[in-house]
Amino acid sequence: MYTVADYLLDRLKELGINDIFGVPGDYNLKFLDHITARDDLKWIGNANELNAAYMADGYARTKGMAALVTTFGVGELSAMNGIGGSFAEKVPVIEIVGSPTTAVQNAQKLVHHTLGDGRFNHFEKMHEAITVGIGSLTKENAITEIDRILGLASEKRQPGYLNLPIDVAEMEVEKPNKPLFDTKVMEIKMEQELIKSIEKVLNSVKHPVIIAGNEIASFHLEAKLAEFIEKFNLPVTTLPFGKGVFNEEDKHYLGVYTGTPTTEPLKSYVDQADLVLLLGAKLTDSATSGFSQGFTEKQMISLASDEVIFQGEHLAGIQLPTVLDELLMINYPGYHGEIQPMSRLAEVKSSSSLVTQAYFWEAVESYLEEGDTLVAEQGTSFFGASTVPMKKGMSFIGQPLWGSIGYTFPAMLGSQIAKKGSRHLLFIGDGSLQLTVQELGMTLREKLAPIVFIINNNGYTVEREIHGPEEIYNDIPMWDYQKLPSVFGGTAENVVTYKVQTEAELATAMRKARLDSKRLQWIEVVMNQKDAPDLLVQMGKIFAKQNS
Ligand code: R1T
Ligand code: MG
Repeated sequence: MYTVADYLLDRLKELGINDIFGVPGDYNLKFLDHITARDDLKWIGNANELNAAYMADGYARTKGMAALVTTFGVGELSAMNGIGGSFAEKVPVIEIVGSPTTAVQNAQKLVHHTLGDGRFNHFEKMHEAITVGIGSLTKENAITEIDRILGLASEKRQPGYLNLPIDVAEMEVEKPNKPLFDTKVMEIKMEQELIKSIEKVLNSVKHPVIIAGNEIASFHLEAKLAEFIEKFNLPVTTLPFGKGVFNEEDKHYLGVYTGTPTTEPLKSYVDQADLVLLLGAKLTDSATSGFSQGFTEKQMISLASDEVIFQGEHLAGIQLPTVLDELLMINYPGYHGEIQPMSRLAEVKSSSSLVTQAYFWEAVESYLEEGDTLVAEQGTSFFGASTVPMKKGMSFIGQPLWGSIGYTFPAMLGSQIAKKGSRHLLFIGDGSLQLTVQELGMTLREKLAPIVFIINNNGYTVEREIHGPEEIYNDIPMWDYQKLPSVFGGTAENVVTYKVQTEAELATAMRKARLDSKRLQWIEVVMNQKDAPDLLVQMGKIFAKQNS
């Protein structure tokens, strides 16, 4: 018998999903049977739903789309922070919530995982603000609602929610008779007038600069962006929010722009440009060091799916993929001035000195290899990593807008599963790791072999920079990070751990970790509590002011 559950799973496969995350519960168990019965889908059980949502987010960033399954109430509410992050940062994740049978819901029974008031729509309503739509599946609408929600999530690159009562999952339906996307759904309105105006501005300016942002990654437009830059010989920069959407070894790449703290000559180049063209970028506080960009809206044209800003005028959002196609066809001879690429380190020497933040990020720069995926957690990790020049073919994952600590460990694991061939390097603080470390169990079970750098600076250094350097609320319990893997199922077969304090010890651990690609590499780097990357020191002051 072909059921609603099978239909939904076939559609998820159509979207490129091979792995499904989540936590079982009695309201979704039968649905999970349909997953485990298939050879082309893998169930990956998580320690909790928050981790599952983070992991799905990382998987979707790399693979294009992800799904997680939670149970009614207790499961879905735990996942909400993760779904909120995916919504804010435009990552399409489908959450499937297994719920009580239609009969139980209609009879308003006082069953477990409810608020005890006989009402079953509270949790759906809570999800309205953080999803593109709610599909409340019934016998009558299951097929059309599944297609509607998957279509919306895919088009808008944001999460979709499906409430699947156990009995609805088991109902018989017809197999899909046409693909999820027929051309009609994808048909998009042309933004001709806008394109003409951009063409005119580009032809009239002397020093244009492109700021490429996170939506280039959300909509997977990296290749198109590269074509556009190459064709018109345009200088390009990224914000920390959107780092990695352009090849940082390309001759058109200027470096990461962070507002006031940006290094010269990049800062003046961007601030004094007569056109700053933002493509899918958002000028958020952490991407611009508290809105400290040195250019004004008058200099700027910003094209994004939520909003267009045309030299000070705020207009409705656009379809970024079509607009990039159109931009490739404009009548413009291209930029002819000089482009000064970012400077790079020659080599990093290691001594017996203790590792500082400044040294560490230089060591990381010279460690990166083509094709790596660099993942950086909120905290000193993100501010350190976001300006490190990357190699060709590298990807970058961070969450600077939503900024939920603990996100990156599961997200990195999700992305590593989505792209096994890319070595994943995670940089995470001790404080952040303590939130989601339970996924070490899953890491070892699935035999994943990323390189994890734990910055052990004995607490919340980033917060010490903002407020309360000596306050107890910025302290955390000191864990024995070396013993953690063995608690979670680690053996000499699947993990190797290092604890480093000096530059020389770091260099040795890094070299060995790179060569050992079959086991998890767990590298604890001890650093001073008061040591922070420059960008963070400046940002800390700006955030403190923003909060006063
Ligand atoms: N809770 C959640 C879920 N997300 C947050 N971002 C915060 C609280 C606030 C917060 C930060 S940064 C941070 C917290 C608690 C501490 C990170 O400490 P760490 O991981 O040890 O990093 P570091 O290397 O800096 O010591 C806000 C500012 O984003
Ligand atoms: Mg810390």
